[in-house]
Amino acid sequence: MSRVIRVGGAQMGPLQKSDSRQVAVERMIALLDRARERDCRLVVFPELALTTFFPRWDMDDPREIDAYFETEMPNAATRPLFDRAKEHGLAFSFGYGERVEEDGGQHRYNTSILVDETGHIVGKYRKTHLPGHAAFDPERSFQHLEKKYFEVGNTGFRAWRFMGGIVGMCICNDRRWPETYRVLGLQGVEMVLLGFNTPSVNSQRASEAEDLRTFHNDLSVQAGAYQNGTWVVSIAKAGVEDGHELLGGSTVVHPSGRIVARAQTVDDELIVADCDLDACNFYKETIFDFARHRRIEHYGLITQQTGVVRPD
Ligand code: CDV
Repeated sequence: MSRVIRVGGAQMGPLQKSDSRQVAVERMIALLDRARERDCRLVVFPELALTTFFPRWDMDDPREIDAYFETEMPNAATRPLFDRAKEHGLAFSFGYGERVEEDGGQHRYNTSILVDETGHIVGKYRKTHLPGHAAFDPERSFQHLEKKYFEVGNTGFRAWRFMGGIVGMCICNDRRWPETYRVLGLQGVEMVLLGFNTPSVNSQRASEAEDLRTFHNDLSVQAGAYQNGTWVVSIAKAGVEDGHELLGGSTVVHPSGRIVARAQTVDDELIVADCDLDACNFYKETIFDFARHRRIEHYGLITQQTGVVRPD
């Protein structure tokens, strides 16, 4: 039986601070409609798809901060998205700021969900590798306060049986870390879905060229795909948000590591690829047959030690 999934990568253009959830959701629905016209079965939206990339702003007023978070999903604002996807028979994933009451306390996470074609949330992932800093940094040309607004996710990297394959999620900065893909790879992942918001400028190194930042983006997702024999669908929120530019360059990456679809704009744009999950098999059964070739007796430092310890 064929295991080809036609995937729509739904890159989003910028969302301004003043844009409501309704603005975001209307644009997401338009992308769903385009995906339906192109016969996609799964649509992948970016990280924090419902709001501007708010960690660039230093906020202290809890009400101002909480305005960027969802306390239930779906909610009144996102219900039309779930309804339209169900009408079209489309599965989808997207990211949002999640505020939950758990274990007797309030928690805030940078979250993505996986929704099946009947509108049921079948998977949830909370971002592990939070980049940036926890307090205002005057040395930076702009802020990246993910460590202030989010806790480190408590889900770990999970993969789910989904649409006849094995699908996992990660979020933005997670894509730069080989550990992310390997933990998913060890669960047999065949497609990794991820969204990102990556500034076109390095706030700590103005001289860093945008094309180098794009190269690092591609390098990370292509290596993760190849080294684990998995598809990677990597989708941006792009363009200029209140004067701050985000990279485009959403891609779909084949298990060979080759990019098979790439966005050309920094606006709302659907990229489409037929992803044959069986294309993973060759890599998983040969060069990256983990059971035959991994040498875990030599990997202890990876989980025993966080930072670098140099030899004496
Ligand atoms: N949203 C992100 O996680 N952004 C990060 C930072 C470092 C730019 C990224 O890895 O793209």
